[in-house]
Amino acid sequence: MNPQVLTPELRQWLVEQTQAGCRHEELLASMRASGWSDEVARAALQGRAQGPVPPQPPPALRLPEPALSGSPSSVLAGDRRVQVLLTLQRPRLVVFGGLLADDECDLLVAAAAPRMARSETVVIQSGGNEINPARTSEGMFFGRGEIPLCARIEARIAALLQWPVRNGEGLQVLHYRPGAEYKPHHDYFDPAEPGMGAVLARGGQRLATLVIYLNTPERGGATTFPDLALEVSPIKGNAVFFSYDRPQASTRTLHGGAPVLAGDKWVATKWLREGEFN
Ligand code: PD2
Ligand code: ZN
Repeated sequence: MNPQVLTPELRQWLVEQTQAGCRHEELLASMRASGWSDEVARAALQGRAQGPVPPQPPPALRLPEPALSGSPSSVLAGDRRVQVLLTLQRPRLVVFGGLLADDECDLLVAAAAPRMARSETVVIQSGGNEINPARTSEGMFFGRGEIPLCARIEARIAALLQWPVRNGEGLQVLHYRPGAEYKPHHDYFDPAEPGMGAVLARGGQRLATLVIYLNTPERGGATTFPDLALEVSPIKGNAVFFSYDRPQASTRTLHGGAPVLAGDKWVATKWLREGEFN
């Protein structure tokens, strides 16, 4: 191989070494040792060298996505018309108004309330669950279609996000008392962590999240997106949707539940998977 030609592979190697913290002087030394002239090596490192465009990250997967072309103020989601209150392209994030009727919110809370237990998070080493001080809410999961109300909401979400019901987890209901919060986190599973194999085997990666507000706390309890300096107010019946095309922080989908300052907060979270979740 002609060492003076900057192939896509070499360019990628340079990018990776630089991202890994390798200093330019060290890279120059190893390039010189491989036969590069000092001038061409410096040009390559400074991005001045001619060469093919480096390979791009893997193409984005198909993702859950509402039908918002033409910027409608509302969308028909199966049996209900839902308002579009806010949209962001990158990351993809949409705030919906009136996804659930007030009585649907109340009925879901009433059905979930007897089964609430301190929320757990996935232990990345083992794939099991544990109680975590970063998450001081109580929660429960419905099975998919467990009660007719769940089935109706799931069908509505599937129509809204153009994603099959079978690729969704059951609804999770969370209850935050005053002071409770959910510290910022990502909802995708990190495939590099041990213990994720079993989690991913059941439906593949999470691709998107829909947090539905089941009541309006008096103060606090916003869903926060620290990378975007964005806070979504928890308003009964409304929902925030966001998607992530890869399990990486570069998606800027870090999000949390801010502490509830007065009153209680109830939400239902729906996660959409790549494949069938059973
Ligand atoms: O309750 C919320 O606002 C919230 C924030 C972050 C819920 C979740 N994440 C979740 O259920 O993953
Ligand atoms: Zn979350």
